[in-house]
Amino acid sequence: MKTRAAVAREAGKPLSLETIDLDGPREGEVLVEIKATGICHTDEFTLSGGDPEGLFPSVLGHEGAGVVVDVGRNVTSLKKGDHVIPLYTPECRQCEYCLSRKTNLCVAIRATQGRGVMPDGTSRFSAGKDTVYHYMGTSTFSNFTVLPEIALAKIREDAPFDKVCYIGCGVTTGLGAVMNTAKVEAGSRCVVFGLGGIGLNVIQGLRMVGAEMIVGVDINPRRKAMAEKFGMTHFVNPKEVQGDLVPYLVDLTKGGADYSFECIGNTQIMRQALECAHRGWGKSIIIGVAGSGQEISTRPFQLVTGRTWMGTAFGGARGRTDVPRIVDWYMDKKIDIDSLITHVLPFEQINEGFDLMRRGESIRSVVVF
Ligand code: NAD
Ligand code: AHE
Ligand code: ZN
Repeated sequence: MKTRAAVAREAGKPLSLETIDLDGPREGEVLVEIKATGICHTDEFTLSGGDPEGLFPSVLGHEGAGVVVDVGRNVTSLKKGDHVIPLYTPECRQCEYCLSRKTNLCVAIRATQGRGVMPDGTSRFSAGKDTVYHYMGTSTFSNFTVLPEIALAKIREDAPFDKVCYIGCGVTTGLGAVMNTAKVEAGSRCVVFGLGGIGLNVIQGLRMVGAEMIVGVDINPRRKAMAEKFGMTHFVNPKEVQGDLVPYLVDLTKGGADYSFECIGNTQIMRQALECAHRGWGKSIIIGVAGSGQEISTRPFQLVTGRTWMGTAFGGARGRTDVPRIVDWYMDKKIDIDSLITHVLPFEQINEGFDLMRRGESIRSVVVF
């Protein structure tokens, strides 16, 4: 079949809007019509050329929602018409990682996912004679896409696609970093670096678990009002701080943050986030992703004196289990997604969505097909 898709043909160049070929689902696979997709900073990271796993040409996008239109042989948990959210972190419930109960990092299809192909080693996308690669196992910047059954969360049918697509990455990552990874306790003092599509969901999660102090750090002053709406108690613009940021934050939090979160993808700030954590018990959680060749560093003394450096992928969420619950939270008005979707764009304007992010004008842009 044919599908409209935004193809990443070359690093650093706008996506190319094309009609390309898509093969139907094979054994264990599902064909999904994507109704809406968010644009996450990770899509921009890969498009920029910084991702060591980045492949071109490929169909990016990993924050979607849609409807099952066909299933391959031996698909048992989904049927035509089901509403679904694609999962870049699948949940097979059978691999060593899933069974460990210690991580959400299912490895059933991770190797082929990183090579831009389906579990049988081939791509369903092509343009003429040329292979077009999948991305993160999801490729939601295509009107139709094929995914393994284990990489789809079935969701309720009354949930609006153009809102709950954001649960496919940003919402779940932010809430999950707080609840699953850091396990923040009520009364905690927290610092969140980067108040974009992820950081604001970290703040939303911190308010839900009853954090007492929520400090937001961002160089973009336009983030302040939205962050306050979501529960931020103190805003810090590093450009306005005299001297070093770390002692300033330690002082503000009366000894250091119980929990800090890096939601930018900047290795210098990852260090600041660790070092502003409280001596003896502070935990710092890395959410941002950083490109090839970039490394984090600190004095070992920072860890010797009781700070913990952690990371999280998809907020530690097990997608097929947790995503339908988060959709319920949205439908029950326990979480706010609408305010964070600042722009809704037709597919034809997907590149404008990237520009809005680069200019710091959007929180989340959602593209509708
Ligand atoms: P975003 O562009 O929406 O937000 C980034 C924010 O950081 C912006 O508000 C920007 O003003 C701020 N910022 C930039 N430089 C700064 C600096 N020097 N000091 C303070 N603030 C600064 O991006 P996003 O979609 O929220 O993604 C954030 C990061 O999280 C990215 O690296 C993304 O790739 C990553 N991410 C990771 C996961 C995961 O599972 N670990 C999931 C989603 C996104
Ligand atoms: N290919 C990148 C990986 C970047 C990365 O860490 N991605 C996150 C999701 S970001 C979503 O917006 C993730 O899930 N990581 C776990 C994994 O298995 O990739 C690189 O840097 O190599
Ligand atoms: Zn993402």
